[in-house]
Amino acid sequence: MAANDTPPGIRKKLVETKQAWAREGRLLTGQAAPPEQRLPPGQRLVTDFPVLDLGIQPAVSRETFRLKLDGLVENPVTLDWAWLQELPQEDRLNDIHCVTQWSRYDNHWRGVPVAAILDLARLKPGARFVSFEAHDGYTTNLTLEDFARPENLLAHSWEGAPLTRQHGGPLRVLVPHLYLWKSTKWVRRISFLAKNAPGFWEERGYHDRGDPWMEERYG
Ligand SMILES: Nc1nc2c(c(=O)[nH]1)N[C@H]1C(S)=C(S)[C@@H](COP(=O)(O)O)O[C@H]1N2
Ligand SMILES: [Mo]
Repeated sequence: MAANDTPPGIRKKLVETKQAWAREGRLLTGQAAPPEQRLPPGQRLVTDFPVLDLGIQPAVSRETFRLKLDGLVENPVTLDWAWLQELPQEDRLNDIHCVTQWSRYDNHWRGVPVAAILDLARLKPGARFVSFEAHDGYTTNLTLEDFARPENLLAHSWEGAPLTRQHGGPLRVLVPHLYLWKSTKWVRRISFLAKNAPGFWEERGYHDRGDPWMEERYG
């Protein structure tokens, strides 16, 4: 998709505002923080759970849920909900950080660890990058190394309850060591690639990696 095309239904004003923030370097403190500092630079702590999306919150039921794993894999598969439940299920406790400045501590998640997904798909040697696609047309990208971290999850529960539609239910990606735009809600496809494939915000002025402690907001 060309950088200024937006998928149908997306709120153009909202996208333009966030693109302008990237151009202006909004919120940048110019300071990296050591990882042992719990709150990354320029962030403020919240106790509610803000909802951020492109103005579309697709309705995906467990019955219609499908997750496609493809690209450089020996075993391309499309998982349904029952299959997803048969994979290992694990709990995670972590902090999340959104580039629009809020951070939220101590989130309890449950879902499928990335290792189980990698075991199932069996990556070919050339796979180095990962591309994510969602039901609202959103995309984002990670290196395989960032995706494979043990704290990451394909999360279906938050605070002991099924993940709500607003927060990306029935299934979202969770990559808490990077800004939350890297954590795809309503995920429907995970592709393993030889080359980096910048996603929606990465093509609109946001950083390719997005490490909050390095303040990698824009790039
Ligand atoms: N499919 C999809 N995933 C998405 C987004 C989106 O618009 N669509 N927004 C991202 C951004 S910018 C953030 S901050 C988080 C917000 O997650 P939350 O709404 O659960 O707080 O989702 C990320 N994942
Ligand atoms: Mo965000």
